[in-house]
Amino acid sequence: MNNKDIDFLPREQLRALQLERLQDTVRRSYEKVECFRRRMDEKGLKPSDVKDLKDLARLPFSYKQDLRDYYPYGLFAVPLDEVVRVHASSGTTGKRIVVGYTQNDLEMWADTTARMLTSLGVTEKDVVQVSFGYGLFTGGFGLHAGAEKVGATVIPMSSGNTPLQIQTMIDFGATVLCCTPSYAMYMAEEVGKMGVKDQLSLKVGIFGAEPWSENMRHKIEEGLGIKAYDIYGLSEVLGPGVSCECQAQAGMHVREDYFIAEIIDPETQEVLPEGSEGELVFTSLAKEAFPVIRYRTRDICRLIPEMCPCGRTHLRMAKPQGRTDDMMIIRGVNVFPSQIEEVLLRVCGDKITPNYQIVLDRVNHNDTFDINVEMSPSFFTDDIKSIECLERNIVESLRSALGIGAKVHLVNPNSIVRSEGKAKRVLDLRKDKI
Ligand code: DLL
Repeated sequence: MNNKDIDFLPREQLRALQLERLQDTVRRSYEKVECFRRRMDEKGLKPSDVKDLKDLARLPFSYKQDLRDYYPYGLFAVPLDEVVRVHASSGTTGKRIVVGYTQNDLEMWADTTARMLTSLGVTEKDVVQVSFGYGLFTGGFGLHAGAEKVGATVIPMSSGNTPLQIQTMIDFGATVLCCTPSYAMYMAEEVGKMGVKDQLSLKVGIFGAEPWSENMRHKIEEGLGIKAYDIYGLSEVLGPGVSCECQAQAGMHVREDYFIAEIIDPETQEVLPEGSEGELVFTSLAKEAFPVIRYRTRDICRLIPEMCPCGRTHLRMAKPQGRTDDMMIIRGVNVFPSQIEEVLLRVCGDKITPNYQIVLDRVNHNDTFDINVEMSPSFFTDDIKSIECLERNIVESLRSALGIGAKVHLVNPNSIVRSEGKAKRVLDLRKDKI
């Protein structure tokens, strides 16, 4: 059984619990994490200065860069022998960012995803197909543990091999599907082409890890004959399970017994009034291995202060509206332009100029990922073979650095439009396309 009653805890009790857990997290982090202690000392703060939840706003922020600077384990608050799992996601320098979990952290993670599944009506009678990737990405394992905790029957499919995904759904009687919304959209389309919608037993879909629109929700719901719900999370804070919609489909409840969400102005760094749009910042309240305090997610978002008709007392967040940094999410994978630049320089040296452009689009519900790279005048040649050979080398190196495929086009010198201001490296044509 999961601890679902906590979702309905009166706000005053919830806030008391948050304060107690915040004080404990700050104390542990101060004692064990050198980076946090230094920042607190610089501000002249001690853990005992946290007397009220309002004091959170005085604490120092933490950043993705910290995970790179302290790669791989330097931000852990427990010795490695207490860490039973690590996950990782891409960083901007090609170095992955690494996060760790103790046994208690894994139990907490399973508790939050189990509560989310329960809030969507999932029970031990359900068959849950997890088609998020398993591995260093948090999606697969995160949903898997929650579904098992609910007592449902779990199909650990991971992503890929769409015909087999659909056949499995049919044969094993899957009632719940978990994956990225773009993959759900693709599966819905394939189901349509195969004419097998009436053989599916699906009722509920839980989709996240990338932005998606209401329009896309309707298409998926129609194509698969389900109710589709949004789930949000990030590796640094936990993975999936930070927040999720309930059956009202009107914002994602942040699991506030485990996390505090703030919205700040990314420029002034001030906390914004309730309901304003700004950068989402998270503090973990129960994580042992890798506690985060005031972590700058770079996601632009809004918290919804009004109570939800479902009766859950935990605050909701709206769908993230974009990011304050240049991170792209391509087929569910986080990619920074600087990672691409690093590969281009390493593989091509002076065969190319520093001018390149990334073009993202959506065709048949799938992200397309093209990179145009300008050849240098000295390499410029009409020898198609040597051009194709260099293109192939770039594609292979990108695949091993990013984990996804791109199409690379070497283009003529001086053919990419120069910018008079900041270079516009990314042309994202996906907006509003499903
Ligand atoms: O995407 C964790 C996850 C797995 C969430 C499965 C939901 C389901 P990362 O790879 O670290 O972790 O990417 C985190 O993805 O900062 C957002 O920019 C974006 N993101 C995640 N969920 C959503 C969502 C996982 N529901 C980054 N809507 C975050 C919009 C999302 N963006």
